[in-house]
Amino acid sequence: MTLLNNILPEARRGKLKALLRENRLIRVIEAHNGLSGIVGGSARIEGEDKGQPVIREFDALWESSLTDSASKGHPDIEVVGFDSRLTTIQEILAVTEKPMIVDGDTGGDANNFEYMVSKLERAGVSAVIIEDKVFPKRNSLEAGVSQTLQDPEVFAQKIRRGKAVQLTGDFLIIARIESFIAGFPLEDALSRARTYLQAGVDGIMIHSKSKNPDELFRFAEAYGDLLTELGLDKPLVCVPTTYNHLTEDELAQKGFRVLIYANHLLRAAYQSMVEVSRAILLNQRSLEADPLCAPVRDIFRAVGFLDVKEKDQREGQAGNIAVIIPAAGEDEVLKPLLNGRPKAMLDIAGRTLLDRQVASLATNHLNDITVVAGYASDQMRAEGVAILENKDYENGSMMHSLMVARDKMHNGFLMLYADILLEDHIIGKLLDCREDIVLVADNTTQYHKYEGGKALDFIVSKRKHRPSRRRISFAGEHLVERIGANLPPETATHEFIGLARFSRTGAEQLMATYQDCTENFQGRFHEADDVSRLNFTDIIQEMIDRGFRVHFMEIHQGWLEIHRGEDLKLVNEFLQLS
Ligand code: SPV
Ligand code: MG
Repeated sequence: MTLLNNILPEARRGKLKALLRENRLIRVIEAHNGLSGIVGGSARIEGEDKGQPVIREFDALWESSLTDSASKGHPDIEVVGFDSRLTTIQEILAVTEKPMIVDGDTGGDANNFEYMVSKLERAGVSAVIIEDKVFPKRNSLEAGVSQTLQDPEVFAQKIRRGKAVQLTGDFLIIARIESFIAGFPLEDALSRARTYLQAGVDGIMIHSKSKNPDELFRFAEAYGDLLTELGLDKPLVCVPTTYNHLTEDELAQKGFRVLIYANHLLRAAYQSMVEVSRAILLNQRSLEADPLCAPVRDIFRAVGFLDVKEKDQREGQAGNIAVIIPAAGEDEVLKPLLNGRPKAMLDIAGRTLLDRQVASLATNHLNDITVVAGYASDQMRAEGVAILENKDYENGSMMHSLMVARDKMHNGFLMLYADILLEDHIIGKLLDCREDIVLVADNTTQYHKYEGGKALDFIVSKRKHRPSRRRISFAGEHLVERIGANLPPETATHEFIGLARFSRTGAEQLMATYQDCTENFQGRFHEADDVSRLNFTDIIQEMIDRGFRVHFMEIHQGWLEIHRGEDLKLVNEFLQLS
């Protein structure tokens, strides 16, 4: 059980009505069990639109008959009884504070419907939608199914009986008109709307399985006129499964006030399950299926297990995030300035490069620091830092250096190249990122003229700027598509600065991929001459190719790579001034 639900039925029930009073489009997502309730209920994206923060989430959940039945392996024909539906409803309500709209199918006869209303209202459900078909109904989306509509007067009487048994003013009964589904014209739908509104219904859902929304739009317009004629204000609901090319704004403009994404979480889960099952059968192991699956830890987090663990461990025991600084290579360019010392020992305005990195990390409470030394390892030192050695550094595998510190990776870690200086807040911002693998990437690369010389780690981001409809840039959408020093500079959108964060899951994925590559591959590998000489960027590209999501955190200043004598001069001057 999660501890996400912190709300009593009476506090939840009125939330939908309150949302309707806000007079904006209400966005609803389907849920069919506790887990999908958690996913839909907690889905959230944050971003910026013209400097203003924007947050999007779903306003309410739809307990769908189609997806509740399907998740039990049954067709959507009112074969799942109301008690079973109520169990699912309670399961979902237990894990979210969002209001819920229940798909009541036909509602049964008027007596059945009274029980339904009474039980749903007590449970804290905000609305029930019943459809004007004859029991047992057939799902509306499949073509060629015979659909029998209920006599409108009989249905109106069911609405009256339902309205009469509810105890609060918070609970809504919405009538779903199936005229278009059964092949009847606009006049039939409108005449039904009039009858149901006069019977006291709280809103109308108009359903259609057509991709073409013309009939719906005609209904919406006439419905607006009908409301004016009757002096009513009752929301119009739609389920844009087939006409899903229309945006929320477009539907809102036509007068729809509630929009239900009625089956998407179940369809997403079904497709993933099929793909993963096939991938396991094909490969006779599950490694290849891993990128198609959520990490176990994400599930633990979603269902509250990590909260339980944290409580068990008591506050403050969560442990420091380890930092690994691979610093084994010998620097050819700065050699004359180093007098046989490793580059991390370079003096910068009176302190070594490594000391400066350690100070930035310490400002961010990162004190578990491991440096992997190689060249002149006996000269590597910094206070409070553990030094490991890559004896094989001359063979030049940066990944090998990193892996020397693999014991430090298991709880997640930060990797920092040994030759960058950066402002403290960049590390702080990276620590706030929740994604499993996050590289810090500078976006000014696109505007620099590439000077050659030192190989830069270029990044090509997955989602390119699309000026048309989407103007908001969401942090979670920054995904790396390609990475490497040999990418054509003109294609690069960013430069990897040499700082990355791996969650525990991300670290596990990195270690598993590295192990698989080094054990099972030979010869050239991405940009490396040989798999034994892998760079960090090679393994990241391999992970992307395997389907793992590699995010980047975008910056545009606040860091410097000490690569040439000029960089050193610049930073010395700057630090002496400051
Ligand atoms: C459901 O989600 O169960 C619905 C909507 O009733 S539909 O499947 O489109 O009929
Ligand atoms: Mg249904």
